[in-house]
Amino acid sequence: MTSQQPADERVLVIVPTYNERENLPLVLDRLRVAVPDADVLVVDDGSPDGTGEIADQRAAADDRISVMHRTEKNGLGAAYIAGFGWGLDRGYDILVEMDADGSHPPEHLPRLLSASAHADLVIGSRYVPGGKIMNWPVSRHLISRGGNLYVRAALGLGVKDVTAGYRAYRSQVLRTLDLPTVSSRGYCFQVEMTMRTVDAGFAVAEVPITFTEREIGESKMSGDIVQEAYVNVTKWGIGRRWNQLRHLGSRSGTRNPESVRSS
Ligand SMILES: Nc1nc2c(ncn2[C@@H]2O[C@H](COP(=O)(O)OP(=O)(O)O)[C@@H](O)[C@H]2O)c(=O)[nH]1
Ligand SMILES: [Mg+2]
Repeated sequence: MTSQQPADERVLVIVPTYNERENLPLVLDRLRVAVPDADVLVVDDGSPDGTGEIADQRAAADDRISVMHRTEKNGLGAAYIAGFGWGLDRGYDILVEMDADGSHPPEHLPRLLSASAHADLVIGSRYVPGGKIMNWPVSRHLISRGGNLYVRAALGLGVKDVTAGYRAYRSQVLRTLDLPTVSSRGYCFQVEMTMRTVDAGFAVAEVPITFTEREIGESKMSGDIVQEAYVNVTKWGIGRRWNQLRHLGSRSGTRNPESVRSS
């Protein structure tokens, strides 16, 4: 046994890839050792470097690995939504998000799965005690810390690492959220999914992980991705404040007629 989640629960690890030909085999090897019973779905967006073909070779040799080939690079969020649909159609109980570049240590997955016995969404968190980030430049620390602080101020979700991409969702969450209407494409996807999960009343737990920046290949993080997050979070934050105000307004609106009646 590698985890304490019920033995009959089926786990699917979804690994989105774009130009990860050297990283993908390493992460698949580590996953097989860390969580031998989990199935894996690689979602490749037509990587020009041949990652999709490497994934096919691995799938041919291992029944537990499948590959979804998509024709265009459409962002991490779209790849996950497609992967979630694939996994829900096949009845998986827990659907895991994991990067292909080794930043999300497969060796920590048993702890995430154990925690999912008591939570609907488990986040592998860099910002709870015990969580760490290795080998990031100062600029990435600033973007990530700043982004998390901004999200906390704007949305107040009560989650420390709201942009984290290492997660385990109970299928019930993904069946409840209206996935086709999730609009974010970059790492803001993680914020939008967290917001929807919290708003739907599901239990979220964070377990510490060590995030290690990739050694091979290039990050697909870009200015557009940061901008998408900033614009969306601001929009959602204003929408939430507006709703709170309307709610307050309507409550005081109902109190007034009562006070008129009772006077
Ligand atoms: N399928 C797919 N995967 C992507 C896309 N963009 C990034 N990824 C994958 O998402 C994971 C995280 O991306 P990465 O560039 O490492 O982001 P960073 O860790 O924030 O710098 C990696 O496995 C990437 O290959 C995309 O547009 N489509
Ligand atoms: Mg990365």
